[in-house]
Amino acid sequence: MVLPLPLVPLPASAIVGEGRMPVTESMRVIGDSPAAIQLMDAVAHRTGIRLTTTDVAEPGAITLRVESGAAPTEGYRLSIGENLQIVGGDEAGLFYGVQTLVQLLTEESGVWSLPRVEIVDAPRFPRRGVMLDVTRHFFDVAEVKRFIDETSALKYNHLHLHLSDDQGWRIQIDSWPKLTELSSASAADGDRGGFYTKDEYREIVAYAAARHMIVIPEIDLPGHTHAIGVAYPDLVEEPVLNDALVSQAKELGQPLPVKGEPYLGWGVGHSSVRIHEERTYEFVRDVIRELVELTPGPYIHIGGDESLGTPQADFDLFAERATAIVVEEGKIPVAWHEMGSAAGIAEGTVGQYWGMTTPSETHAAEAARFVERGGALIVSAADAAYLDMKYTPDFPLGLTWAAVVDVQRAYSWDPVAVLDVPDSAILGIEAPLWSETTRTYADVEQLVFPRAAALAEVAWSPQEGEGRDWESFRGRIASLAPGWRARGVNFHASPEIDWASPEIDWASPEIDWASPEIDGVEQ
Ligand code: TNX
Repeated sequence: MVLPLPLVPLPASAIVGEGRMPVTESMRVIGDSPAAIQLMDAVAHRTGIRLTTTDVAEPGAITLRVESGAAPTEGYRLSIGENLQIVGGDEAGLFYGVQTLVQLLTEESGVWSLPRVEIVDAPRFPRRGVMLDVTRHFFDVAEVKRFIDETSALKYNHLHLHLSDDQGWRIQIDSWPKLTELSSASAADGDRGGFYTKDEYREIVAYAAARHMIVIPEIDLPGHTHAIGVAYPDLVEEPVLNDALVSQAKELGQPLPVKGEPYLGWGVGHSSVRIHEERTYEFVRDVIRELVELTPGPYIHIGGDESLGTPQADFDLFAERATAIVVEEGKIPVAWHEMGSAAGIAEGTVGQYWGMTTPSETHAAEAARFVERGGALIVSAADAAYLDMKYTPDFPLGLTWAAVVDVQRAYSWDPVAVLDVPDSAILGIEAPLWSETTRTYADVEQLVFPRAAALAEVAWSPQEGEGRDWESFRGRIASLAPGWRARGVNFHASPEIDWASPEIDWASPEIDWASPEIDGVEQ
């Protein structure tokens, strides 16, 4: 069945009543909370209708409030009947209720209206992340804010920023000033680089927080560190050129890495910091300390992927020391799953699994280590959740090393079915956008949308239930297109989806749709 509501992600439960509530300028919003202002802004943007606020409860007014216990963490109840009310279990829940309300707005013959509906909703996973790689190509503050707007509207709640890699360093660090002076101007293909000053970074963090997204900064170590060596050559080893790197460089016509010079290719696995130099750990500690000062969220990501140029024993030693430093500086370390090779990785470290939906034995064992050490896992299965994979083999943007990932493939997997660990060890998912092929922010949007919407449903919605299937999703996702168009989002109109969706009558009344009760909430 196609859920007769234009919602993505699918709510945990919804009952659709008869008739619709027209939305007009005479409608009032009670109060001036951040959620009320966000609602008025979004409605104005989407419909041109300017709602106003009132201090007193009056018939037909929109009530927005937080009531602890009304819904689980990040959950909400939305009721559109005689009156319109959103009750969040917390501030985040209220924000998500507002996002749902905005998606419910539809227009017919110039009249905007909302369906009469009772929605009780809460997320399946606490971790619903997206990642933006600002190293291979750099995206400025305004672009990152757009990314936050569009992903938080899909109920994503973590933004991982990949801030350092071979091609460039992207964050001001006062104690090591040459990082931005000498290593930030470069990017892949010789394109323009850039970096965030501390104030700009704080602006991003605050903008995300206002939309209930936690920013996770990543400094990728001990590999992916060529750019560090452009600024401070004594911190890194000579590049290690593996066969795959050399043949890929030839095929793509890209240069090979030369120590101390900016690297403009995409090859991976050639760089490493010096593992046995104490100065390396002074550097790591200083950088982490400055990042901690900028980071209200609980996590610092220290990388750990594809350190092919670092001998295994050295890599493990580094993983143990670097994760310990993050803990000493007061945050929870996050690392790509390879760091699970280290027996003594800091307790509580969160692993980010980026292998396939069917893991290799090594990757599965590395991921399991985080759980053995009292940590948990984020699943970024590359053949489903990687936003930089091509939609089709001949798609102009993206890579194919993990898979060709069409929208249906991004939609059709279960994060708890990937690794052999208890379900409770899976925090949720993250969908990374690596930026080798995205030279502009418009390119980023082509790869991210609509797949980020498919993955948002994987992360938010119950795995089972009426409407939680590809056919229903296909119908509902089309309803996001008008909003994306209105906001200028350069989404890919994948032919898997009927973007005109003529068969769906959003106004159709008298359909009850509900999935089983959400834990802890009476219906
Ligand atoms: C692998 S996934 C990488 C990145 C690349 C990406 C391209 C991961 C942890 N490392 O360095 O950008 O593939 O898809």
